[in-house]
Amino acid sequence: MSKFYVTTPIYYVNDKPHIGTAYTTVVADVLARWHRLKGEEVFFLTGTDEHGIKIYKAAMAKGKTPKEFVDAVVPEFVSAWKSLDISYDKFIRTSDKDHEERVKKFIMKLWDNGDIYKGVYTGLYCVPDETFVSESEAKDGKCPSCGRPLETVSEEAYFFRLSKYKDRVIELIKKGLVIPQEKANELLSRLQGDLKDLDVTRKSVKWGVEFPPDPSHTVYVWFDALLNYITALGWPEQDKFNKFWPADVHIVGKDIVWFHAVIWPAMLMAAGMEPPKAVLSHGWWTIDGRKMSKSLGNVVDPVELAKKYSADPVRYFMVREKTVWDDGNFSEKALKERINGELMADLSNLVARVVTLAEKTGNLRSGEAELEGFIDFGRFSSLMDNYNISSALEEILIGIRKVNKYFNDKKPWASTPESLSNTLYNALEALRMISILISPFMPSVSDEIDKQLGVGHGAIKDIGFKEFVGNPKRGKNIFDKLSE
Ligand code: ME8
Repeated sequence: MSKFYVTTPIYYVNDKPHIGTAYTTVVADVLARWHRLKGEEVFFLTGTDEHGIKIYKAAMAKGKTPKEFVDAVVPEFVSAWKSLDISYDKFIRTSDKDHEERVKKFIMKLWDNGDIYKGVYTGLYCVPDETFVSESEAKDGKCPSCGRPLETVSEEAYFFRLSKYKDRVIELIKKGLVIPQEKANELLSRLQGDLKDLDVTRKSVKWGVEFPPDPSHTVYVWFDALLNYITALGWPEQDKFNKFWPADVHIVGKDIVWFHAVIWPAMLMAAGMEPPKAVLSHGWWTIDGRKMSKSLGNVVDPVELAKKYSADPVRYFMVREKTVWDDGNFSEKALKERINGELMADLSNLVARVVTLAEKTGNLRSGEAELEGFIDFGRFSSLMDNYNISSALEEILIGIRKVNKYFNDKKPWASTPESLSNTLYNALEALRMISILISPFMPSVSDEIDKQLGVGHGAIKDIGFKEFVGNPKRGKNIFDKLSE
């Protein structure tokens, strides 16, 4: 059986979930569900990044110990993902004891083979981003990525021989590690410059994993965090690790691709392990045309959205409105338009009309498949496998519109009993397949359609016109029209 291992970044717990973190998680969930539907064995990992100075400072600001602080925030992530119907297989926390022990083992492996050495670090550090910034990258003493002031730090530190792996990393990126290609090109041009060894410990930071060769240091938060992708599989234990590693895709925002496509593969190479198969870089959401930020007060709360519209329309909107790798704009107006225009007008109406008539008519088990190929399934599949999720949804919509048109053109309410029965057979089978194909995006809507058709949950192997073995019974509307 083939396997699929998909991950989200592990999120910093200094903030509650927002539309950005929800987005990555929804994309990962859609892919996980799609691969389960294909009958693959899926491992879907998410979790929280809990160490480092940023979290430490956030805890102090609340008058809590770091541990109390993170323990209080993590449930917000768990419940946010529940409200968005996220079907992760494991939720990892970097403060988990077994994660910490495994990080230490990894460090010792690199220490023993000479890829970590002692030196002195002096440089600029961005506290909120937890990143070192080189002089050339700094903009007037400010962080090039977030614009906030940098601090100068100078301390004894241990370094990972990142430079040693430069050529192999370049090779890997050239072979297609990073999606999309523009992002790969960006990394490759950055890699033409110097690639310095990476400072992987901090003496001044106490809230972190102890660095085993020198316990007066803690492990740099990114080094600790990236390792979650293998510690979650139980590494160095082999069972799950052998089964699922390498990851099929790490889904990450465009700002953290460097860590995943340069540093992480180098770490793995140093330990003699395979790099991930793909790093998918996703674009960012602006809110009503502006950058989302706390200071602008325009942070969108995904939990509130799910409460207001229910999970499925929010999930649908996120993956429909923009291509994964591009930036896009979020607005409730656009969300309502998608719901009214696509889900309500095309899908909800079709279900209502077909099921109502089928319930009255009966005897719809077989017929001539007139709607064969109404969705280009091969195309849909390949779009999904290439992360072109928005276009894959377009294929489904085209199919739904074809069924609508077919149903109207056939005028079933005015036709002979045989023709009526045949039309209904086609429409019911089409709806059964539509329900299967939309289930990765809108699992509850799919459940409701199955219920009204009176069929069990389908999978990809059930695609194709067969005998209709359902028992249609009209239920609630799939969607109601929202006021503008
Ligand atoms: O980076 N639109 O954690 P984080 C879309 N702990 N995505 C957005 C966004 C927006 N407006 N704003 C943020 C970390 N994001 C590390 C990861 S993994 C080993 C460690 C995305 O909580 C952003 O690109 O800052 C990133 O992928 C995630 O949300 C934020 O993660």
